[in-house]
Amino acid sequence: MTDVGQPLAQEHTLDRDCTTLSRHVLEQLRSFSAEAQDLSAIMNRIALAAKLISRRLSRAGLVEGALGFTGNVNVQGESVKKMDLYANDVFISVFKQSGLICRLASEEMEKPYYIPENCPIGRYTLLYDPIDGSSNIDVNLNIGSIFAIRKQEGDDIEGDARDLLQDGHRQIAAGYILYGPSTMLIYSIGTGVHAFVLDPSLGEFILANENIQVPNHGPVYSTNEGNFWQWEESIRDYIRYVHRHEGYTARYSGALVGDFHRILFQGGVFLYPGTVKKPEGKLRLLYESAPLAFLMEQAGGKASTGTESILDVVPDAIHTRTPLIIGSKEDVALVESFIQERART
Ligand code: P6P
Repeated sequence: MTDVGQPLAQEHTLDRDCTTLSRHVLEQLRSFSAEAQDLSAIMNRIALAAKLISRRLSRAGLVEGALGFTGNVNVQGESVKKMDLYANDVFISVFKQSGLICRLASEEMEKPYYIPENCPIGRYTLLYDPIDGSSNIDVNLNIGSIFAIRKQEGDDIEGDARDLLQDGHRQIAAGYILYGPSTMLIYSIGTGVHAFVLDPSLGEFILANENIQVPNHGPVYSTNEGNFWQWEESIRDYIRYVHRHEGYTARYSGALVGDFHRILFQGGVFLYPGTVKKPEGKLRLLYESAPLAFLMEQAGGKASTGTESILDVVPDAIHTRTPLIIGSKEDVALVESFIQERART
């Protein structure tokens, strides 16, 4: 190996190990403005939240009181896991004394939480699902956290964060953390989708993939076929199609973040449609579907309710639900075509 070869390799490794999340945000914005610094600082604190949750998950089976249910039911009517509560509080704690985030809207909290010392100076709001896929926690399967950042509009005099009830184009950043064999943080601030891997030896998220592009088509369809007989006929038509045609494979983990991540990298479609009894579906718009739709569109994919782009949907409440069909452009379009066909008959 020539001398010239060796230093370059070393510099490359060193430079890559120094491409942390906060640095990457500033590189993406090509700016050191106050707003750029704010966003960089916010992402850095989200990374801290991810590290705290990842650490607890990695030892959950050994830590007294980490697993199992709290015995409470949340605003969604779902039984709350101890990890849901822990993760919810982690995201609040990492933003205390930050002057950045004044309000947090969470799947686990009926109303938005205001961090007193950050209001009203903090003009950013965090919308998040602290733990997505809670049913996987106690059996050590993949789960995630989903987040979106919006800028506060107006003074929120009523204290009900009504300005959040706007479409997904108001998101200035979105992302998720996947707690899997490795802990990954995927985010976008509107300049492409980028993936970081937590290096436990450094305690840092290090850049792994930049400008991720979802394939236009993929083999995976991801849905809970246990709901088959509750779906509209159009969705059943689609499922019959993929059953009868070669080249499709079913993958469903029970955690949206894990299923989404697979499709982001390999292509395909995730669908959680409405049912005849619950046409609005199960997934929540502001802190599940809209952030993932932001990412998927940034990656060249598509996200719809089946009839409308997810990013165009205006919620009437913080916890509004929508059907979700998200993934490769061609695969989402195929699902939509069955819905359009049935609408014509
Ligand atoms: P089902 C987890 O509770 C979640 O919100 C998503 O992460 C997941 O995709 C979905 O619900 C699973 O719902 O009805 O298939 O168990």
